[in-house]
Amino acid sequence: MKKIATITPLAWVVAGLFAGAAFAQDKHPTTEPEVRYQAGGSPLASEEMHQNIDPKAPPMTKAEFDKARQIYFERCAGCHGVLRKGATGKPLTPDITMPRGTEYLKTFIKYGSPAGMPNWGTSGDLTDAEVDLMARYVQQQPPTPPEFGMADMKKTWKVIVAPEKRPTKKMNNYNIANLFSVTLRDTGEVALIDGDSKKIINIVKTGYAVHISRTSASGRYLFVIGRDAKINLIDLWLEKPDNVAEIRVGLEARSVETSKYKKFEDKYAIAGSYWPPQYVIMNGDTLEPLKIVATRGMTVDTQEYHPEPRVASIVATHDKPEFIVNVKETGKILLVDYSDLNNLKTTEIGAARFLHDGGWDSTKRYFLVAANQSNKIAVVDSKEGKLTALIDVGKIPHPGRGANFVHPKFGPVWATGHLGDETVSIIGTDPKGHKQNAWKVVQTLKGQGGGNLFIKTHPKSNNLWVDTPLNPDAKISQSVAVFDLKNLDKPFAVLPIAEWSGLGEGAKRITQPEYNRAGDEIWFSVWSAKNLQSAIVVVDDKTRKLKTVIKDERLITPTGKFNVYNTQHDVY
Ligand code: DHE
Repeated sequence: MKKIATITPLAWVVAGLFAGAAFAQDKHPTTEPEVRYQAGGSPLASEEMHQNIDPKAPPMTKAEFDKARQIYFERCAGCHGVLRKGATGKPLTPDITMPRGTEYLKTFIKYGSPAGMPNWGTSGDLTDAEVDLMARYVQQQPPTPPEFGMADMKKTWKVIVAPEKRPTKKMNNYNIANLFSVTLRDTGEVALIDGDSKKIINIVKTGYAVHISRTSASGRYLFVIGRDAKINLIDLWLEKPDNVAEIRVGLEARSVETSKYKKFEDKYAIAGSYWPPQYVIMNGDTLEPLKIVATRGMTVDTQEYHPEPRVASIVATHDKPEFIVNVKETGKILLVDYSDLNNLKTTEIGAARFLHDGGWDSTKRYFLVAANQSNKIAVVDSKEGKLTALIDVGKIPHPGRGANFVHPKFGPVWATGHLGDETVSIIGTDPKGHKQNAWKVVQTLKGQGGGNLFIKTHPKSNNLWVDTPLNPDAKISQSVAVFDLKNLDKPFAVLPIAEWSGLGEGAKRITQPEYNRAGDEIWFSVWSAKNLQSAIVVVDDKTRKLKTVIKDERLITPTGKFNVYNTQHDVY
């Protein structure tokens, strides 16, 4: 295993390093990009928790326990789970750790193991004293964070501008279909950028380390979710678009979505949380919580109880009143029918473990989602409410929402890149017109390297863009590969986006390509640490030449960018 060096000052990277301290579930050693990705630091570190001191475990003072707990939630929980019962990484409960003993655990934490445990001590990430602390901590009973039910949600719920006080028509002159909501990861904000003028319209306060923004069915509202499970509802019709409601739906979360079926446009919102493991359906225009459903239950394969199955991606079906809720640790896909919340009907589809991110095929009938640590893509037929296929792809697929295009030979396809290798898997999605290719990997492309997070194209484009922000080689993480969809056998071109940004020092990772409304320009985040300058680089899609660089001192750590129209209509 390659020594994992602290190569950037980004807090999340350091946090991610320890998260990779999973006793890897599969036999492949954990690669550097995977390790860096797994956790952005859980906000649970600052929560009060019930704690049992086990007299048989090595003694710890309260101060030591609190410090170790902090380190655990910032760095380890992403893989080993909040309750240490195992998630994508192995369990670390006292029945397993105590028989190993402090000295064994210290060696393991300090030097790592060939199976994937990085060398936290010798890499300089943890001091000897911290290694000793963590070795004693993992022999104690895991502390349990509190639950978060209706009363807790209601306490955090605020309607800032009541629906009846909101405008009845758009009060600004912005072309809101071409507005971008840009995550400013480390400031707890989003920047609303006018896609036409490239000017910042407003910087809106949100939750901590925002993860995604989604657009309501009408295109009027934006829903933004922070890692701390805070949701902000932004009204784009205000003179200056801003927050009109907010709520916390748990202690840690990643996903939010809004109802899209006819007559339910803008009616409901849904958010899934990592802790507690549950999802909540809310009123679409006020965020009033209406229905909370727990996701704890049995895993799809071994059918054992899992105490904290996190809710990963959620999408809304366009031609049914349903949300598709992907539950990570149990590997189950839930089709939640929201037409009658009191008599909630849910179809439970068994897929594969560690469901993460995904997107629709071009017809929006099939939803394709990565079961990332299983190296598979699960396909759900939303019309029939059934699992269509489980497809083996490369190592740790990470599609974002994926990329749909018409392949010159294989017809309509959807593609994903991978975190764990350099490949792009192209999957046939047209069971009617191209039956023999449907739900098969029809072609595998080779990109610049591992550490890919997002790929993107647009119905009007002939380009397929593949980022590699987590590749350890700066030349690769600071550039983007682009394939020609009309001739996929042609080698990809590399665009030096970070260089084009003209920024000074910094990690300058190129992250998450996103198209504008017209599909003729593509935006890239140039993501550096909080104390350094970042930027957004806009490229002309046809010529593949630099169009403009958006620089502003308020653009701190931009990551995801969400074009209102493309997000509203699931164009990708
Ligand atoms: Fe993400 C999507 C979870 C790390 C940027 N990320 C998602 C989704 C999930 C998820 C479940 C799908 C949401 C949906 O569609 O409803 N992400 C996680 C993690 O658990 C993980 C591995 C670690 C963590 O602690 O958060 C993680 N993600 C990251 C990052 O490090 C990224 C690069 C930067 C950041 O902001 O933290 C990052 N994730 C994103 C983005 C999307 C996303 C930009 C949406 C992409 C899109 O085009 O839809």
